[in-house]
Amino acid sequence: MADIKLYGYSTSPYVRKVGCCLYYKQLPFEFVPVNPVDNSQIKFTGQTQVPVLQIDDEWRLDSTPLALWLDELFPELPLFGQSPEEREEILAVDKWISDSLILSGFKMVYETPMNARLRATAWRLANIVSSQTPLPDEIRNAWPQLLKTAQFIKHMVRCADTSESAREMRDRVGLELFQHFRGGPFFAGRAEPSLLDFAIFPQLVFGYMVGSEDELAIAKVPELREWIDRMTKLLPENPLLVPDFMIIHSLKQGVGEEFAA
Ligand SMILES: N[C@@H](CCC(=O)N[C@@H](CS)C(=O)NCC(=O)O)C(=O)O
Repeated sequence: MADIKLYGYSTSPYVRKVGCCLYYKQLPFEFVPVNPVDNSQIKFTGQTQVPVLQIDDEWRLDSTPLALWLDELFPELPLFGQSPEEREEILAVDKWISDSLILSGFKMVYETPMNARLRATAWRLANIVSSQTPLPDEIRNAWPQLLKTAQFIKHMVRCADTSESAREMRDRVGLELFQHFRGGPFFAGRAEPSLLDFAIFPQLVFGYMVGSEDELAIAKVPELREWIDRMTKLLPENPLLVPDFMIIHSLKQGVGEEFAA
């Protein structure tokens, strides 16, 4: 049995993506929370980016290459389909997930002028981080500002297309998300789950499950509500790498029942 350690913070979409891949593949692993302020837990890597995945004596970076590595070492329950063509198709949509779906959230944080909602969300995130790697009060208090000025967020947003506002991007991404579902049952119209589902799922349900959103907006779309139900059967009740006591809404008893007709 391999010794697997996932290093990161649960507020990172890329860390949760790798976490969900490990859960789906039923590979026991240790989640090692990393303090995003001092990164002491990943000093051994000589850099600051998460997720870091360590398998026995080797560590690597970058969520998609990490998922490819997992498939190479543990081919059962593949994340990239059965053929090179399927893998290419999955990689293309995975690029959309990073460049559009995930980026759109960061762009919102970066471009929205500071307001009550942004502060409340940022403090909730600081609480979650602090529950796993305790942060001093002054850092928690400053989290809304720290998020807005984080170098890696600034870098990601500035590298992207700047002609589109954060709101325009959010609306476009909402439409494209549904197009990429292609009628399901899993993303890209696939019969079996793939990396795409494990990258998208934790991103879409995170805010609702940790209580920074009151509703699960996507559950209003019947096809996506059914997809969420399908996904919850493949993953543990809390697949988000946050402590259980931080979960406000569980998805287990039939998600979005309040949205059903
Ligand atoms: N392409 C990488 C992106 C990872 C990434 O941007 N991680 C962020 C957290 S969401 C990070 O570690 N930022 C701090 C840094 O890069 O120093 C992946 O897919 O894993």
